Amino acid sequence: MTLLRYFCGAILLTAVAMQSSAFADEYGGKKQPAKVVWVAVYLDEKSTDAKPAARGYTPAQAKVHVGDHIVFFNIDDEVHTATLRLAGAFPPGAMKPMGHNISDVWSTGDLKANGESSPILVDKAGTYTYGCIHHFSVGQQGTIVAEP
Ligand SMILES: [Cu+2]
Repeated sequence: MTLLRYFCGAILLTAVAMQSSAFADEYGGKKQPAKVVWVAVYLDEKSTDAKPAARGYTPAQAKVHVGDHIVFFNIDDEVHTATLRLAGAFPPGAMKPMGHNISDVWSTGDLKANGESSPILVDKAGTYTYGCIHHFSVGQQGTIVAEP
C-alpha cells in the first residue's frame, strides 16, 4: 500500500515537473503568469538521504513568483504540517491551519494522508523556511524562494 502510494506520488511529481518545464518553454524565461505550485509532503524517516537536513517536501526548495499560490498535499501515511519558521521557531497552535499569505504567520495545520492545504498566496518576495512541527527534529524542512 505504501509502495503504491509512493509510486502514485512519483507519477504526480513527474506530471508537475513536466508542467513546470512547459511553462518555462512557453514563456522563454520571461515573467510567468500566476499559477498554483504544488509541494508534495512525504517523509521516510528510515531514509539515509545524504542531505537529511532538507527532506520531507518535494521540491525541497520551491521557486515561486509573487501572485502564485502554494498548495501542500500529503502523499504519506503519517500526519505532517508545513509551518513557517519565524526566528528559528514554530508559531504556537500550528497544528491548526493559520494564515493565507506567505509573508504572514502561516501553517497548513495537520495534513492527514491524501490531505491538501488551503492555498497560500505568495504576496511578497523573499526566502521562507518552513518545516513540520512533528518531524522537524528528524530534518523535515523546506524552503520557498519567492521572486517578484
Ligand atoms: Cu511531518
